[in-house]
Amino acid sequence: MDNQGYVFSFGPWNIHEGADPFGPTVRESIPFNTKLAEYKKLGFDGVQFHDDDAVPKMNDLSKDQIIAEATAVKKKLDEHGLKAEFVAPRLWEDPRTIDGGYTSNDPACRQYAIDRSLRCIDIAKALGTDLIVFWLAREGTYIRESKDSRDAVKKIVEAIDTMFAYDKTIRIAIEPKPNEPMDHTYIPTTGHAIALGMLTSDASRVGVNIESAHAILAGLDPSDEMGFALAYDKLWTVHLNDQNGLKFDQDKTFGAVDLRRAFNQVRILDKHGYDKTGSMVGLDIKAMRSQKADVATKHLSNSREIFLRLLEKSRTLDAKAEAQLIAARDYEGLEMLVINHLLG
Ligand code: GLO
Ligand code: MG
Repeated sequence: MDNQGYVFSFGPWNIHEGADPFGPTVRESIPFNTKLAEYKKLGFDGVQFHDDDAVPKMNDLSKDQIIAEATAVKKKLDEHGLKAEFVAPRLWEDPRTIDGGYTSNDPACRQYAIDRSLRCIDIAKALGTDLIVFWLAREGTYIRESKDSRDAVKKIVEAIDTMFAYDKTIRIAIEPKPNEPMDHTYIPTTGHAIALGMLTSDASRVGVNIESAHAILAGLDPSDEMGFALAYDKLWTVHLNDQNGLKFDQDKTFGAVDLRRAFNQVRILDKHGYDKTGSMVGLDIKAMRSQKADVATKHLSNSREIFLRLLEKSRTLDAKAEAQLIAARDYEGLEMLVINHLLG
């Protein structure tokens, strides 16, 4: 299936061993190099990284060693004809980030989070991308009284300003999420992310990564979140997936729960020329735990195919009939037009 001008990406963590909070791994771990070889076969050209996906055990290495390792990874990407899309500092596994990274109550831990973010920038530069993604996993609270929400915002802004001062070219795409692992996180929605950017030293360098499931968990429609970001020219990447209501973050195959909701995400992107912005169509999807190892990449190729098939549906919706029904305010008619078109 032709990519229709879109560039698709995913992160190596999306090919995974299937552990969940209640059970161990169910599939063998696949080495990073083997994963890289899968990308093109599955129809993908972009690789999303956590900093330590590119440079494992980076906390034990010097800055120069980190840059050398990342440069070697860039060579591998080139060999496979792949591009690094972004790098995200993984600030949620180290003991120093138990109470958050930039918003930790311990100044030494906050410093660790900032130092690690600067190394993440070094890695991004070596991999040939200027995009950093901020999934603010533990920047929130389990109990309201443990942190001050106003000061937390200021601390995240300070961290971003330090990163901007360190490197004049990087951009940061905040990936909002309302909860999990925290009870509440500080930047739960697109609006929060863009508004936080306005407090930094250079708002033009702060955008968003909208994940479908995260918007749904916030009780919002992902396509409207995308529309909001597009109105600000801030939609710098997406994490498409699906989510079955207000549960844990499920990261299901794109469109697998609500095809029409997926249709509207594809539609808002395509209507506003997302393919021409240079941004990639990122997927953040977990294979079902029950999936056997030899078919545990189907969630990725299927999601891409569903995107492309919905793209075709979006482009072939009868625009004249749509306009007439809107003009007549016959929204029941419009509903049926869309449903009939999706049912084919
Ligand atoms: C978890 C997030 C996570 C991030 C990834 C990149 O809920 O979606 O998968 O997208 O770590 O920062
Ligand atoms: Mg994500």
